[in-house]
Formats: sequence, C-alpha cells, structure tokens
Amino acid sequence: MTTHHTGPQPAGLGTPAGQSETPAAMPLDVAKIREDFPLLRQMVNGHPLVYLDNAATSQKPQVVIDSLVNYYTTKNSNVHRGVHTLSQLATEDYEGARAKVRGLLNAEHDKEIIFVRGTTEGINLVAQTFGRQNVGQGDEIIISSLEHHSNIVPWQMLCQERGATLKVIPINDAGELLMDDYEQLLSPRTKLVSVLHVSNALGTINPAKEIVEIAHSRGVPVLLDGAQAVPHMQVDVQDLGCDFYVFSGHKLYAPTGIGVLYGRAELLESMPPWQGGGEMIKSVTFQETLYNDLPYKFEAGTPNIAGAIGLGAAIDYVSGIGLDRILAWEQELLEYGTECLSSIEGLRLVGTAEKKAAILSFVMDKAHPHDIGTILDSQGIAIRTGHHCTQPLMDRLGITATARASLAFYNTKEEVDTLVKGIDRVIEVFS
Ligand code: C6P
Repeated sequence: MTTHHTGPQPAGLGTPAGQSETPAAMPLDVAKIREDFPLLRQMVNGHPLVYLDNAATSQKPQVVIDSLVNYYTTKNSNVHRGVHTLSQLATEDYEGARAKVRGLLNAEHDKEIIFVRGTTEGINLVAQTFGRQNVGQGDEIIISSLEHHSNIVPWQMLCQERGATLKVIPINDAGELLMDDYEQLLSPRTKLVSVLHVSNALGTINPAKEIVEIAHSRGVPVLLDGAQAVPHMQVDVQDLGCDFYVFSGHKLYAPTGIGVLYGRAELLESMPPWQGGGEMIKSVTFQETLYNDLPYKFEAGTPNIAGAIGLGAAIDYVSGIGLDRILAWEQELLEYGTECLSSIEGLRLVGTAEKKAAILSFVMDKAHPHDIGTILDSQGIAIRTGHHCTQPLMDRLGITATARASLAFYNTKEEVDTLVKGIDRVIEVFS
C-alpha cells in the first residue's frame, strides 16, 4: 500500500523515518506504539488501564497532543481573515490539514473536504441541504437495520418534514445486510441511500462498494457513515464511488469536536448552504448574500482550527504506521478475542458477520451488560455497555443491550486475556 503522508514518525513505526512503504506483512511493535499514548500508562481502580472502548472514542498519541499545544503556544489566530503573520500560519496549517484529509480519503479535490464537528453533524448537514433540496412528498430514503441513531434521526426528521418515507434494509442474525432485500427496496422514488460502512455495535463491515454500485445503477446517490471504518482501514472514496462520506476525528486518534464530510464536488456545488454567517459568504448586503465557494460555503463561523490541525497530526501518525498494518493487527486481535470469548460458557457473541472490524459485542446468561461493565471497570477494564445508540438494531436482535469491547491497534493479546479474566470474575460474582 502507499501511504499518502509522512509526518512525525511514531515510535512503533518499523520503517526508517521518511519511508512511506509499510507492507501489511510487517508486524507492529505494539509495545513501542503504546509509548506514544500517555493515557495508556494510567492505573484505574488500582489496576493498569485496559482500554477497550475505542469505538466510543480512541486515545490520543503524544504527537496529536503536541500539535494542539504547539498551535496554541505559537500560532493561535483566526484563519482566512488576517493579513498578519500568525493568521497566515494558522491558515496554512488549517488548510494543510484539509489536504491531509483529502489524501487519507483519496478524494479528488481539497474543496470536497468540509470540516464539521463530527459524523453526526456531517449527516445532519447533508439531510438539511441535499435532503431538503431533493426529497419531497412520497419520496423514499433507504437506511439499514445496523444504523447508529445519527444515521436514523436526521432522516426521520427530514421525512416527517417532507412527507417522505424511511425504508430499512434488513439484516440476518449474524448482523449482515440482506443485499437482495436492499435491491428490492430501491424504487424510482428513492432519493438517497445512507448506510454505515462499519457497524459500531456489531463490527460488521458492509460491502460498501457493492451498495454504491447497486444504488448508482438506479441513479441514486449514496452516503457512507465511515465513523467506525476510517480508524481501522484504508478508505478510498473514489474507489468506493460514494457521493458523501462522513467520519469523526476523535475515533481516529484526533481531538473531539472535529470531523469531516466528504462530498463529490459536483453535488456539493449544487447544494444550498446550511448555516449562515461569516466565512460562508462572498458578499453581504441587507438585500442579498452571495455565497462563498467550496468548501467555505459549508463552514460558517470560526472553525475548530486546533481540532483540524490535531486531525492532521493524527492522519500523519496513522499513515506513518500504515492503515493496512493497523487492520492486519486488529484482525489478529479480533480472531484471538473471538476464540477466547467463544469458549466461555454462558457468554454469547452478538454480531458474527463474516467480515468484521475488531468489535466484540456480547451478552451473558446470568449478568446484565451494565453489571458486566461495572465489574470489569473495578478491574481497570474499560468497555461500553448499553444499546450503543442503535436501539432499533437491539430491537431487531431481541435484546436491550450488549457489553462491547472495541479494539484499537495499541491493544494487545495480553489485554484480551485480562478481559477474559475479568469476565471470569463476573461469572464468579453471579454464580
Ligand atoms: N459511536 C459508539 O460508542 P459522533 O458522536 O458524531 O462522533 O459519531 C456518531 C456515530 C455515527 N455513526 C457511527 C457508526 C458511530 O459509531 C458513531 C459514534 C460511538 O459507538 C458513540 S455513540
């Protein structure tokens, strides 16, 4: 694979500084990588922290933390507004971060990258602009049973406003989309397909390219929610062919409050702006406003400059390691974790798709997920419990909640062993 950037070299990088080829076969030096993440050194409740809640948010490498400190100590200034030196430096770094995102996603143009607060805001932006412009009475939007609330509620709101209908692609019991049913759902009234790339609750990796091809064969555009894909695999929006792609920086080892909406230039050009204010205008009179060019048309107000710069640093960091190597290690961890958890009596894995990201969701016969989470926490093990903002998915699966261990490339097999020991303790408590 080809990495798009070479930035500050992380400790775990097994290649000489500046070398961008990182063959997937070259294993990660996870012990060294962990040195890059100061938070992972903590003790929690008297135990070394085992952080397995990466799907909720990931920890930050020192280079990302340093990029924020550096920005605020040496360049803090507003962007695109001043002729003074600091403003120009801040603008350079902010726009540099946009170029890094373009590289990460292999988008064609920088102007196709809109900085937003996160996945949720990106989807709402599309619903409120593209959606309002294109969806009318009797039209249809297709989502899937796997969706996060962020990819359900904005479309529900739009459908209510417009008198349109939300259609839902069903899944099998393993958590895989039923592709034949998907094809059947597409109709001449379908205005958009909006589905996740990777499931946060189950880990299912959807056949995103096929989903796009099928929709495009009927002339329907596609939005992919990449919140759980971008941190774990190489995403190429041109290869996927999608029309919109959204993700959150904080799951990609970057700060909170920064995320990305990618949109094909032609579509973004044709969409009305969303929020009004400074930056998104060319000229304003009390009679009329002329809107700015892309991407600024969609970035009203002072943006999250530090967040974008932090995201740029995070992209340099993961690109330096290589997303293919990250994927390979996480898949090894997933296989190991699946094997370990499957052998525990009274525990059932929820989400057994053939293609999965490193997410281990489970339920136990005798313990409620919240009790599992609390007992694990007392041993320094952080997992998430609950419905994972996917209540309709939980309903479909006939459960109300799961315990979810979600892995990142800095996790180890020893940590999976600690999780298993923690679960043994849960069994003891409830036996
Ligand atoms: N899922 C989880 O623990 P925001 O909150 O905007 O950064 O991301 C929302 C979102 C959208 N889609 C998917 C597939 C997601 O996983 C998330 C966030 C976290 O699973 C927090 S609820």
